[in-house]
Amino acid sequence: MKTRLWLLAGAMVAIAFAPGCKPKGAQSALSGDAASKVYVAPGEHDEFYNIVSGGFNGQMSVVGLPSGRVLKIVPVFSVHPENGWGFSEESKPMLNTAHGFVPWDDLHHIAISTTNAEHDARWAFGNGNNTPRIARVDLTTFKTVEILEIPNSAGNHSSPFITENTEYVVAGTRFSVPTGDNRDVPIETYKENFKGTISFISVDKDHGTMDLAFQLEAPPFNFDLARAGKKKSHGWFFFSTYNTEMAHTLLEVNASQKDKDFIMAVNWKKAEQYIKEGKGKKTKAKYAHNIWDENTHMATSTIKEDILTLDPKELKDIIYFIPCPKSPHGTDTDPTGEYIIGSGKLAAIIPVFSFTKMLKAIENQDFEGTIDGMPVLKYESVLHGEVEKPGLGPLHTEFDGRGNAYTSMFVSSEVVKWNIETLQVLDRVPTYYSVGHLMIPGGPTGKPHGKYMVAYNKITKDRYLPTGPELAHSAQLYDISGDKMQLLLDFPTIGEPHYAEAFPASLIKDKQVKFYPLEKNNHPRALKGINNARVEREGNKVHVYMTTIRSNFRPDNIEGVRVGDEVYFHVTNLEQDWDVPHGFAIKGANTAELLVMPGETATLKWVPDRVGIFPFYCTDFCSALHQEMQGYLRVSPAGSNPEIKF
Ligand code: K7E
Ligand code: RUQ
Ligand code: CUA
Repeated sequence: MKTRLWLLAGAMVAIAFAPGCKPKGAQSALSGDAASKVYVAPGEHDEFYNIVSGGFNGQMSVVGLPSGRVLKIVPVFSVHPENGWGFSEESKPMLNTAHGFVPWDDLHHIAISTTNAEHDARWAFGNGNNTPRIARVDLTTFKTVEILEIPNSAGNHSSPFITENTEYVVAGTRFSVPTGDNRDVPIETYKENFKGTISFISVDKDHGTMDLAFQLEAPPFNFDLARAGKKKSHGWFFFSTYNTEMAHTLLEVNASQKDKDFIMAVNWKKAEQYIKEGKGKKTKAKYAHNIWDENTHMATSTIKEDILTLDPKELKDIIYFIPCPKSPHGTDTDPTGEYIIGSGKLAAIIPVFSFTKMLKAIENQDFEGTIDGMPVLKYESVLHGEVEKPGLGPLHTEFDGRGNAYTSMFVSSEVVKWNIETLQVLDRVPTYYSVGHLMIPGGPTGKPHGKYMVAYNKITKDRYLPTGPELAHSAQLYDISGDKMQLLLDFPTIGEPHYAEAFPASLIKDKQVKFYPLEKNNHPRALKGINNARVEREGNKVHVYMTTIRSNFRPDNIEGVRVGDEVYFHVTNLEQDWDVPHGFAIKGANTAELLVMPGETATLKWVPDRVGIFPFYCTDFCSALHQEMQGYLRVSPAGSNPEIKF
């Protein structure tokens, strides 16, 4: 297989480098103008924002399409020394959990907010896979403004997926664990003691604030991915599952021994109704809810523990299982909401289910059995049809809004385009190499912009100049506007992209916050001008109220600090202009710098452990006198009584 791909790669390179003669065949025509299709001239803007998960780097990156240029890294679940995320006192609470500060996570999936199943691009949600969390990024500031921990969960992979008006984002458990605040039980007691849960997190219409609305108990399957229904299937959610054998070790008992696992269909409107009728049980497990306050420029973290739980075993009309061949990974719903696509990683076909048929099968009680009392529908009665010989290792499917689906094939390293109605394979293109997710702008919504498709590949090998054993992951951009898909561009990515979404730049580019008005800065230690810059001692705490403006710090000479004091540098950036941050770093401090946006206040805490003179300086080149933006702090011995001077 590899050999064939290598040959293909060679052929493409040859075409791309062919001298500028008039192209004859379709292949050379498109390869010939590939460069102009992705060329965004200096000073011009890209057509789409592409929000890309960073996988094990825990962050999101913002990429322009079609150029593939990285515009920003948004720190989410991992500390980011570049702008003090997780190092400033204001941002530390964002990474708090019920078990303390957790400065890293594994971010797999992006969900962009929608209204009427179309992107409104107000917020980008992302999941923390390891310490179960969901984050919300405000797309006017590209800042993480909320992180909600998910209780009764471990391995928050099936998350966050979003309903058509952003009523809810959901979080399904990859790993089941004992519910409540976890317990010491034998692993062998998996079936009795371990539980899966599906969390429904409501999103406030106006402010975006998340709240754990309710949890559904679920069997201890591994929930992998999910998609909400939309339009006609609005009110339903579809989750892929594996390990429905409920094995706790996948070594001897192969999790894939079963011929079919399931897509779990959840009638969330029904569940919501039961909650309204008071059928939820009150349960407890601790979780953190962290919110960034735009007025004070500070985060607060609250530990909560109340949960409303619904048991679908008792309320039998919430959950239905649709058999799906061999370890489905992705499950996706098409733009009309009629078709549900399952991607069995080890299956030789792609099953396409019909929502209409599913409702009929439920009505006719066309069941082949039950799991814990919850009905298993008959495969044939829900099936629209199977895509035959699609390729090997189907993972994820996106849509172009013209009736076509595009499925990534991990094992055969290709993207396959097929027609949803006729199930005919229409086209296939190789990816370099081993594609995971793929993405079409608006692809998961009711309104895809079927112009480009991006493949996010798991293996890079020889695609770029080599950089030792560790290589950047690789994305590839294809033109899908014609009948045949055409590779236009390779570009390296930040971290490991899993899912990504993209939307037209016009949705948000004029809404960007350029700076924060100083008069609205309600940080308790903010300064509104240079006059109050000062140093104050409160017991063993020393508060430095510092200002920055091109290009100096006030105060810039500080004395009276002792070894063991807690020194807080509260730095207010007085600039009121776009793109004039100042940085603050001090020698000796075992922390990162601050990067303070115009109109904002940020705080660096340092406990000096030795006497001496410690210079500080601005880290961001801000004016011709940037290099002069500096100062000194003197640290005197513990137990001495130096006078505060500034
Ligand atoms: Cu397929 Cu975590 Cu969405 Cu990666 S998962 S590829
Ligand atoms: S200084 S421009 Cu270190 Cu030349 Cu940066
Ligand atoms: Cu301020 Cu450089």
